[in-house]
Amino acid sequence: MVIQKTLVVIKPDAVKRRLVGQIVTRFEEKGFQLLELRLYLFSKETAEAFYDVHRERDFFRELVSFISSGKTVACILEGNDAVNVVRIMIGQTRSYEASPGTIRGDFGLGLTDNIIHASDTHESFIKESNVIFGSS
Ligand code: 3AN
Repeated sequence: MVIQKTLVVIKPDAVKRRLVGQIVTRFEEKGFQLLELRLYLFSKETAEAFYDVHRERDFFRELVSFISSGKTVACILEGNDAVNVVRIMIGQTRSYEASPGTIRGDFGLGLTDNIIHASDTHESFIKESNVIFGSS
């Protein structure tokens, strides 16, 4: 058990649907501490940097265009085993396959529009949070 930080980005679909409060509440109720919270609008350039690992994927353009299509809410969360625990809480990538009880399972049906992003490793957390919050 290790205290870790992770990043979540509540995507434009969830912000438009006014789900931010409910989603942040889940993380707070679970016991995570909210270290940073920011309403953030990705530009094409910051979206490309954020999704850099997916640059060669055929859905890269779609990803960049969707994440920059409206405001997002980015949070840095801290708590025990944060990277893994948050990934479990958000559920499978395809919301229509995500289990009930997970955030995607309870709130979404989409794939690109799948409610929320969470860092999948500590290294991704560092890179992704630098895009949004800078390196300080
Ligand atoms: P996750 O967000 O669950 O870590 P990744 O890292 O495999 O999933 O994919 C990053 C994002 O790319 C996903 N959140 C999803 O929005 C999108 N995505 C993944 N696979 C596809 C696909 N086949 N077609 C379109 N978008 C996809």
